[in-house]
Amino acid sequence: MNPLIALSPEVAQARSQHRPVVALESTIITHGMPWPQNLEMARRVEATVREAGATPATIAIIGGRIRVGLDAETLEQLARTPQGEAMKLSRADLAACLALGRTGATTVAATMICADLAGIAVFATGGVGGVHRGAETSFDISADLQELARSPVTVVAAGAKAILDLPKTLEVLETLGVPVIAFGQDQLPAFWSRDSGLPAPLRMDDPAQIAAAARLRRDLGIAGGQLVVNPIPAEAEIPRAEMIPVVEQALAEAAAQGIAAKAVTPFLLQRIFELTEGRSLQANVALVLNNARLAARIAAALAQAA
Ligand code: PSU
Repeated sequence: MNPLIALSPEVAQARSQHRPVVALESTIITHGMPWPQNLEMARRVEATVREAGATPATIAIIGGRIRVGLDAETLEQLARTPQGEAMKLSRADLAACLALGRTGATTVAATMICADLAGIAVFATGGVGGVHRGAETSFDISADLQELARSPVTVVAAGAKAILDLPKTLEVLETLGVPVIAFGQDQLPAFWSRDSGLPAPLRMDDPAQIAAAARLRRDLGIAGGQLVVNPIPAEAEIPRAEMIPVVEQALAEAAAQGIAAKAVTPFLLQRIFELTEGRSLQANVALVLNNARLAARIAAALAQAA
């Protein structure tokens, strides 16, 4: 194991016994949700992974090491860290954060890198980054997409957030050779809504098929992971027609205020939270829990076949 990686005792034991482990990211805690709902979500998602028979491994950079699996106290400290203090880490700045000895929250991209270093093949989150609207002039494309093409980790998300340009996000994923697998439906889900109005490139209905596809990809020597898009539970969704004007308003405000680069996604999530009077956050928590359950089933199928 890489000496920069510190596994919690629980994760180390699960790994050595080849039991299912699910990686969890930390940017959603520090930059994606407000205190104290962020801590509540982080605890509930870990509990959900455990109930589903897997070991949760929340990943963050603390004190010059990559921590894989956080104890209760560290998780709370991280959730209390102000957005400005924790670095939002992707492939570009992971090593720099370690060098600076700073606290870093891992995005989807950085969590995939760390999960792979720790030997964890499945990771649950809310939504992956993607191609931002207006990317034809801003060039703002999340590094999450490139990472899916490089690191062999199956990422379970609820689609890409509806704040993005979804058709362009799908195009880039296709160009990069990333399989986008909708779980149990034909359409691509859109985070807060079950349907984006776009067909998903692939569909699977059984976690064992998703695990088999991951294994076969590796057996074929094809680099990269898979993106599993799991629709938000019906009772928690905010239908697309309702989300469109909210998203439009948040985007217009971001443009008017000149919000750019890494600040865009956290700004939009916060404004959408305010504009929906908290409903978007309830939906976000529900979809993360749902993704954690599916990720645990995929991890179990992988462990069984190992
Ligand atoms: N899922 C959520 N909330 C979030 C994120 C995912 O429910 O805040 C984070 C992830 O860490 C993802 C990041 O990698 O948003 C995307 O940021 P950007 O668009 O700047 O790449």
